[in-house]
This record gives sequence, C-alpha cells and structure tokens, in this order.
Amino acid sequence: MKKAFLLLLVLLAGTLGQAAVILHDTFSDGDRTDTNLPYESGFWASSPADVTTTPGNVRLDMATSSRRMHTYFAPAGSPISLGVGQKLIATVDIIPEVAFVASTSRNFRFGLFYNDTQYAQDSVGDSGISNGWQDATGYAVQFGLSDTSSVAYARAGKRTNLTGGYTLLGTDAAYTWGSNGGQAANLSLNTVYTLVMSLDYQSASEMLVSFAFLQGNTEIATASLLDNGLGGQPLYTNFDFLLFRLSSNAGTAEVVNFQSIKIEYIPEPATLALLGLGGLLTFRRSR
Ligand SMILES: [Ca+2]
Ligand SMILES: [Ca+2]
Ligand SMILES: [Ca+2]
Repeated sequence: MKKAFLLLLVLLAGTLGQAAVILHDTFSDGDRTDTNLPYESGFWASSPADVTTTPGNVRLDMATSSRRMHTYFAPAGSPISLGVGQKLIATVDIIPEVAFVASTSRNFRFGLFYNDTQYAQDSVGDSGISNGWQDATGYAVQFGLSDTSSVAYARAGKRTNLTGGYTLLGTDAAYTWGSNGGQAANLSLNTVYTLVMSLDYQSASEMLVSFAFLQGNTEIATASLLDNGLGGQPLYTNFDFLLFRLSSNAGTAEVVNFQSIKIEYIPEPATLALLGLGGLLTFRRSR
C-alpha cells in the first residue's frame, strides 16, 4: 500500500505543469516547407527569394523594406484554445549575421495570432490574402536589435483594431501597447539569442503577455502587458500561427538566421494537482 502510494506521487509529480510541445522545428532537414507536426511546420516567407535554408538554418536576408515569415502550429480549423490557468509559450532562437544596422526603430516584430483562414504558402501579403489578416486576433512584441547601447525599447501589445484595414504587424495603430520594457542592446553578431513570448491566461479577466530576450540563460531585456479587456476587445484565447515581421534591416540585422521555433502548451498545475489529490484520496479510501 505504501509503495503504491509513493508510486502514485511520483507519477503525479511527473504530470504537474508538464509542457506539451506543439511544435519544435529546428530545420535539421534543410527544408523549411514541409509540415509534420510537432517537429516540422512550413515556415513561409513573404519574399522566398530572400530566404536560404540549409540544415539547421533559415537565413532571412534583409534589406530596406519589410519581410515576413510565418508558421502554423495547429491544423487549420483546430487552433490551440487556452483555458483559464493555461499558458502558450513561443521560444525562438535567432542569430544576427553579417551586420547590425543602427536604428532606434522597433523593427523586429513577432506575435502569436489566430485567423479564420490559414495561408500555408510563401508570398503572402502584409494583410494576408485578400486582406484576410485584417481581423486576425492575437498578441505581439516589437523591439530593435543593436550592437550599441542605443536601441528602441521592447514592448508587448494586443491587436485591438480589427476593422481599420491595418496590416497584421506593420501598423502600430492596430495595437494597444504596454509600457516600454528593456533594450536588446550591446549584442554581438554570430551569437544565438533566444526570444520567449509567453501568454499566461491567469484568470477569466486577465491574460498576461510576457517577453524575454535572452542570451543563454541571461536575460537581456523583458517587456510585458496585462490584457484585462484592453481596447474593448475580449481576451484572445485561440492561436494557430506565429508571424515575424522585420520591417527593415535597420533595427534588425542584414541577415537573421532562424535556428529553432518551439511552441509549448502548459496545462494548469492547480487543476491537475486537485484532480491528482482527489484521485489519491479515492485510491487510499478504496484500499
Ligand atoms: Ca523541415
Ligand atoms: Ca480573417
Ligand atoms: Ca541583407
């Protein structure tokens, strides 16, 4: 009896808050266009001629105009739907290459979104196809990359204007932004940096959006936003794609090399713990 009880405790601990990997693509096959969740998903380019893929690397060659890349982490029509207490976390490794281009613009942008239609293809416009992304919902982060100490502050936002005809990530006015966070400053070329965007559905009325810019385990910059119904829009709880929009090489880098994209879903520890304890009590009584 005691042994079985201990075994149950161990099993329970293993279940608590365990992340489910929804997508983890490291492009090890040198192909960015194949999809086989959870380890492969098409990583679509607005300008495919500017993207070079080799095993482990998706290099986006930037110039003076914007480029986008997006990937789906859930099948069409089946978005990840967060319940209260659950989290969705995007972790992306990038390497800035060739040169930083000084700027104080927040030109490195990405977000977690949901749209009623998926566009699993290259050459999709800034507003989707037939402006389908104009009403896409979600949360975003924007910041600048720099090898100097002078660079725009990171901030997190909620896409709150869904009817103004705005592009998905190109127009600040489509968002309600949080206050300034830190700076991704004094960076080095040919170094892996990690972007972490976390959506924490803390209560029925609060979604906490958090961003961290890391080198290894060292936090270089953070930003956050608490959505308690900002912009007169409900909390967004459905997500199926991750989209990057680099507005220019300025404030980003001449080449941004994507190494890894990981999306994790974290169930609610409290509920699991209660269910587990309930199960344990039932188990003990029945013995
Ligand atoms: Ca692949
Ligand atoms: Ca739409
Ligand atoms: Ca370039």
